[in-house]
Amino acid sequence: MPTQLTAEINQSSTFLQDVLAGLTSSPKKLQSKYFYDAAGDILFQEIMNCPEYYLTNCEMEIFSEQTAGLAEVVLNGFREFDLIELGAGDATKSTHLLRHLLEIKADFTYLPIDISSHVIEELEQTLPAKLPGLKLQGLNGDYFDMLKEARVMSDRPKVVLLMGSNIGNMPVKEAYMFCAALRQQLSPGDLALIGFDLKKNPKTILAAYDDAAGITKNFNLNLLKRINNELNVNFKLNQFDHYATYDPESGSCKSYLISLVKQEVQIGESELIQFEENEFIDMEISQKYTLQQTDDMALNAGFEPVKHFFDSKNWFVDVVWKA
Ligand code: AVJ
Repeated sequence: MPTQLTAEINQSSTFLQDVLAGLTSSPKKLQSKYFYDAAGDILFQEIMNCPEYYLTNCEMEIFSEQTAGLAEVVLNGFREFDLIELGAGDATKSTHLLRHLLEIKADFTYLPIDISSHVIEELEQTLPAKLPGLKLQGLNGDYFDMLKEARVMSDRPKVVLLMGSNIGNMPVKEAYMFCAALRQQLSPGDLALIGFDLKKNPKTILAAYDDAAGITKNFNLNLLKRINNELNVNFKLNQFDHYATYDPESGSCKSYLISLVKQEVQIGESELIQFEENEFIDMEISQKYTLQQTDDMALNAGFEPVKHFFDSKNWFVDVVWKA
């Protein structure tokens, strides 16, 4: 069997296992990492273009207007280094930093890591033309597997980027463990640059996850559609509604799908999943932080916080931590 096909089969069996585990648990839960199939990638692009979704604009402002400052901190006097981006996506924001680093003749290799092989192929095809002279090595896979691979590939100092508030998709405790595990993969003097969405007016935050055009709703429903397509299930999408909440105390912004009627779906041979009227599926967390919390997280993980880069509204921060 072609390896690509084997990989796809293994992947969809993992998807099936995760979906089954989530929908047979109480309360029901699906993992937000599965949002990003081809249709989900497009819907997320549309979310980033929504007037309510401020996160991308804030971080774009940081990367386009404080590029020299970012480059100086990232360069950190290294003679040469590896610039590793976890969840690179289309790399629009980091391209500002890459271009500036090339202009000041920094000696570095850019290693974008993404779970989507499509994303990596796209970057390998488009970035070298946009950024002549860029040394590029895409890595397709899980963050930590690929970080380990990068360590085997070279013993250069490492700068790890985790942007876009991707860390917000973990509950606080998990984010603490993630940062500690990241620190374990780095050597003293290496750097991490992490984008956190900050606590702000609760209405501003809630609107970003409950846009008027209903794109976030479709983004959530698309995961049911993906389950229908890939696992041969029959979710009736019009029998679910999207519900978003933001709790200013904990900083947790959460998305749910609500079953509008008592209903059931068949998954695989034997699993019959029952939904009560108004039962919810926990779909996603987008955690918001105070600046103090990000510093605490750094120290707890064994990093030293060295610099905060804010947008002009102070809604978002890119922090730089030293291992
Ligand atoms: C890609 C995880 C940063 O949580 O803000 C956007 C995903 N979900 N709208 C976020 C998302 C709903 C996004 N991240």
